[in-house]
Amino acid sequence: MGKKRLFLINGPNLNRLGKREPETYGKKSLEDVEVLVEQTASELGYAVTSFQSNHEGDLVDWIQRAEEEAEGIIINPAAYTHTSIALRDAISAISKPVVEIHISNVHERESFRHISMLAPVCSGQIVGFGIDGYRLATLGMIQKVESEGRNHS
Ligand code: CA2
Repeated sequence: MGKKRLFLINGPNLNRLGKREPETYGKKSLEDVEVLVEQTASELGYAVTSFQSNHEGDLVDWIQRAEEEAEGIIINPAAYTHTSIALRDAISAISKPVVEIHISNVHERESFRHISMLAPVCSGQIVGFGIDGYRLATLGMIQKVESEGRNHS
């Protein structure tokens, strides 16, 4: 059997990380984020498949794929967090844990960012720790996967 695998999914505009708005989203690139998650996961014996898309339906496809191919999903759904019933339904329809992560503290920003369509169907949420939040989300996800494997919380 191969290594256990996590999916890291990043939503619209996150391919621009490090190129604009460093005061809100930091100076690191999306590739830096992907390396951070891969290194964190690898220390604990997990492999990672990373995917970014600006298209809602592609994100739905990858959430569905996780049911067969991953132990769990770390997702920054970006602006779709606040709008997407399609992503919410996709998460609801899989049995694998999903952790939602936001780089910025959405709660100190505009009120439309305070609502997450996805949080009620996710296992956990990390908000406001910058890029380091991806490391925290990875550790939290692995904790979930391993404790669920032992069949208690
Ligand atoms: O704080 C987060 O991680 C967000 O998910 C980022 C989204 C925003 O719509 C959410 O409310 C909170 C926006 C991502 C845009 O990323 C950019 C990165 C660099 C330059 C421009 C945009």
